[in-house]
Amino acid sequence: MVNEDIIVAVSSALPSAGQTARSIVRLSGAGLWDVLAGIATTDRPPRADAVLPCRVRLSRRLEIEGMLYCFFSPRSYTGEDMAELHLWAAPDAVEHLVQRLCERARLAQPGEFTLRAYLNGKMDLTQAEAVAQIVSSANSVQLAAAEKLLHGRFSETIRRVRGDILDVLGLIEAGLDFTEEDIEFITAEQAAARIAARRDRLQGLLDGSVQLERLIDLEAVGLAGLPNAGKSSLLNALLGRTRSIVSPIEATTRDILTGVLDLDGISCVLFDCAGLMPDAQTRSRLDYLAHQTAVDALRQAAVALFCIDAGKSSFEADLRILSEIQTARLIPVATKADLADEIALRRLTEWGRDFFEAPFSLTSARTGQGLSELKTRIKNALITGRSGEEQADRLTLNRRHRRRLEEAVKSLDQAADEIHAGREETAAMLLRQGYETLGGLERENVSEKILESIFSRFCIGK
Ligand SMILES: Nc1nc2c(ncn2[C@@H]2O[C@H](COP(=O)(O)OP(=O)(O)OP(=O)(O)O)[C@@H](O)[C@H]2O)c(=O)[nH]1
Ligand SMILES: [Mg+2]
Repeated sequence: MVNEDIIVAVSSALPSAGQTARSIVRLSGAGLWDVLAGIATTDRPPRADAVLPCRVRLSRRLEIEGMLYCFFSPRSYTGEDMAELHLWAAPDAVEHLVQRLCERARLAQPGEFTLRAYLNGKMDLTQAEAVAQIVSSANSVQLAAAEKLLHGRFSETIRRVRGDILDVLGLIEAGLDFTEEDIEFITAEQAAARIAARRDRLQGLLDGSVQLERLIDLEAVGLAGLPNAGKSSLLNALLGRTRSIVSPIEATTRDILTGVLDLDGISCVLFDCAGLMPDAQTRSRLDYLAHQTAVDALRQAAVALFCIDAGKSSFEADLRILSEIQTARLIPVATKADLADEIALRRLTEWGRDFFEAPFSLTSARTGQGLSELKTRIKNALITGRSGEEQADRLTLNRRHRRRLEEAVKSLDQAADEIHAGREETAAMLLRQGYETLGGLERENVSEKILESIFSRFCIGK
């Protein structure tokens, strides 16, 4: 008979056919030692935290050596009795073993080990999500951020903020009970200040976070500018190879040309396109097509590098094409800095201050000046969603986290307003709402649908 409570899965990555590598078969659930007894033989009986040499019988004739890792409830990943068989065997043999185990246990669903850990109170939901992120991590920044989440920094902060909200709420509600007697437990100013501080703490989490979804897909970064601004030269210099033709003749590039740019842990698609032409009247049919293709691509880019020749004295034409791009994230880049003198650079910087919220990156494709700083800036712009200069050492939050944090910030904002207006009862209601919203990030109020969507992103065996 199959015991529905015992789950089994291969939790290591499968080696490719013909290869032999260490495979891990993981089991969890009460009664698993009985299931294992007929299959994995050890000299000594399993006991807590033991690693025992074992022989695994795959068929009447075939037996392989392995190690059995034993974990006992509640001190295991899932909180239940758990075992791991570490085997050096071909994938077929491991598969065969899992089939044999499935005669008395069942194959785990994706994420089911972690789901059990969550249900048994071994981790909270944000930590479980972090496991999902690590399992599917596409790059190192994401991995580092996910690990931070797993280690509970996020959960800890949320818990503390919730505790504080409950504190203030208690004091306000106590005051409401004693309105007749005119006893006040907390003044409106004190309450508003404490609420504002918690609100800022949550906003800080949001501001200092990486949007997980941004890190999974490769985003496009485009080079924009007038013809001859040095876009193709910059693309080649950033990629470290000649991808796009460079020439002193205007309108050399016509099509979109791409290359994958590695930004120390994350990658993006960098693309070159035709220089944008400020005057519609002077455009030939071909110019028009090239211009339109470039504008369309740049409007969809995650980030545009707006290139301006550093040696120029008039920026009137640059302004005219700038209005065509309408990209949310723009990094102003001065090109050919090796050719510009100090006066020209000062003129450019002063002019740029009025039009861009961010400073110019001074670069030269010829000397390599400013290229690594520009790469860091692109990376930060991709991660933070802004063209800022902050460090990429951030917490990964997915849409669910962000939405809840934003909702809670809104409730606290409104609560502070209500306190100022002398409406304590409404303020108390809003505080409770904020408290509940944040609670959704932990284990309370988690609907099955959300659980399902979180755990279905895992792979089997985790
Ligand atoms: N000295 C110097 N010359 C540069 C630099 N970057 C580009 N140039 C020169 O500027 C001219 C135009 O460069 P491109 O990279 O083709 O310019 P582009 O913006 O791609 O031009 P289009 O494709 O025509 O829009 C070429 O003669 C390059 O050699 C630089 O950093 N320093
Ligand atoms: Mg070009």
